[in-house]
Amino acid sequence: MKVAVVGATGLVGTVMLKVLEERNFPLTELIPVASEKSVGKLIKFKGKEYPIVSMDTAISLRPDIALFSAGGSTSLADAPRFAEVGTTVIDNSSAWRMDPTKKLVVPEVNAKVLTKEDKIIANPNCSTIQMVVALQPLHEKYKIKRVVVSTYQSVTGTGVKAVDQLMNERKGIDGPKAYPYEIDLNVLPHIDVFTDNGYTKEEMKMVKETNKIMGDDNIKVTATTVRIPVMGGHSESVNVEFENDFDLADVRRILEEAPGLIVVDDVANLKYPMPKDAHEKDEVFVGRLRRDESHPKALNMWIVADNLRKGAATNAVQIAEYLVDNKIV
Ligand code: 11C
Repeated sequence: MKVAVVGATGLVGTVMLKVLEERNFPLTELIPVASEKSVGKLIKFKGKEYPIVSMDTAISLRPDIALFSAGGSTSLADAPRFAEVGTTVIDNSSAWRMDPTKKLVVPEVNAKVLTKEDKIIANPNCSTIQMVVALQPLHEKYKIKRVVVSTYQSVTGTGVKAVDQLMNERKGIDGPKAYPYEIDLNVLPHIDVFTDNGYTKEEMKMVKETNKIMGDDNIKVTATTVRIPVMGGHSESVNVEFENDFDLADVRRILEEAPGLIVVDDVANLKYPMPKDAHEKDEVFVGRLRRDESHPKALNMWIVADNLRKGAATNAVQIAEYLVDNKIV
């Protein structure tokens, strides 16, 4: 299996390499791709060094799979070029997610939709991924009518510039700004650009991507997405209204048995999910399970995951694993 990682030097690309290595992905050749200024530099993978190559060189090598995390415009321009030479692209940008001809996949939820025809597969937005991993098993049992979500998102979701901004502010050093305001000791109710309806693009991604991944446009979703000065992962306060009556003990059991989820919910011992604990983990953590006492068929929960892992790199690698395990590639 020849695997290209496009955007290999970025925050997500670096984690993709780590995850491929940790999960022992069956690759025979690694093709790291980055911008022209990085071409020729060496990347270490499983004790071996691989030179970074250009996009054109990578396409000429016809990889079986290309994991893309190099921004939307690069994906739009170059993913089809890989697809033309027979590569299956798994793209982490938002470029293809809502294209009706492309699948948007979280393996625990909808891997079964994948076929040999899918040459460009979209990896969803991080905040959507961790939410649907917890929603899907509950939807199967109780049918979800409506979801109200507020997020608390790590600066790593923005990229290296934002991590540098937070660290510089903490040290009192001036430097380039990723955000329009200070992020340290602050909270910004603003992720991605604002759209005409007053929501941000991040908020609308949570609405539309949830419907597409779960294959059900009847699930109503409303979101407020917020950036906080945190590094380890994204957190979400999620209120779920069901069509049917539910049992809290059963909800807990369903979540405990669901793939990719770990329930951390023991308030008597002050146990609940936190980004510090989710950091560098591949699973989604859920806790603070409780009835919404203002509504007989609603549940409150708290969901945390490492946005660079399950929210990006791990999810992409899991898609690749599914393709290989099911002989789709
Ligand atoms: C953030 N969710 O935390 C964003 C990052 O559409 O893949 C990922 C953006 C995307 O800022």
